[in-house]
Amino acid sequence: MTKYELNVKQLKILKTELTRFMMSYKFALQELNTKIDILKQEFQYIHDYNPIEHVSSRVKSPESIVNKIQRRGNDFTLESIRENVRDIAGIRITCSFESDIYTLSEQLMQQHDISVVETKDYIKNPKPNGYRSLHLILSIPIFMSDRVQDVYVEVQIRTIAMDFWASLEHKIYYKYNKNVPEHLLKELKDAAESAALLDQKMEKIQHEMSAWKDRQTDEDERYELIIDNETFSLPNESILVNLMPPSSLRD
Ligand code: 0O2
Repeated sequence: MTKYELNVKQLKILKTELTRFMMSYKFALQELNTKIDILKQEFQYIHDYNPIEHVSSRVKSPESIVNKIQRRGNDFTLESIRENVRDIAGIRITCSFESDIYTLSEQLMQQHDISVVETKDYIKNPKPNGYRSLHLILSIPIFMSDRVQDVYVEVQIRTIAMDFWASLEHKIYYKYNKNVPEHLLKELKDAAESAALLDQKMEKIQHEMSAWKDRQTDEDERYELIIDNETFSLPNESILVNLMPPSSLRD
């Protein structure tokens, strides 16, 4: 292998590029986290319930990036890494119910500055081992001082039950060096199916509860608006009717 010596100036340029490279993923995560937080708050106010249980994000370590590039035999350039390793920025969103996963993913995917690069629906088509989750590769523009950089972000969206299974399966798989006996792989798959059934059951309870709550809405509550724990009284109906969106008056 040819040995290269970088001079001080070259090293400085390289360090700036590497910093920009890694920062672009951090900025992409910040942007997407803000978008998710806005959707979460809006959902809370409008539907009076929060579909997002937990959000975590990470930038892949340089060591894992290098391993992935080597494993796949891709070129070892920043351009090639940017194009081929699409999970350098990763966000995992845990939702309450399966339907929330699709509502949230649709709301994200329809935003104008987001491009959907790839969708893998392991909920409708679980992996052979039982793994369930919705994976999206999104591309989001980051406006820097001298350029606009489109950055890939991998978004994994799953329910608490899917997340519980995936976390423990990952632990078991790696703890035993990916060497799990056949009968235990079968049991893991059974456990994934039990988790899926639990998701269905919880979603059914939620639907029934929500329908029941709609029927029970207190007369007083109907004329209140609650924002940031502050309660505002609404004016009487003759005034309110002017604020109605015209389309909703047609029903
Ligand atoms: P980490 O540390 O979680 O990032 P690719 O990532 O594109 O090379 P693949 O398999 O095409 O590989 O991507 P896919 O199917 O979208 O899965 C990528 C990520 O999903 C994995 O990341 C895991 O986080 C998760 N995942 C996929 N399959 C399983 C599974 O069977 N069990 C569990 N527990 N998690 C899974 P990484 O790269 O493995 O690591």
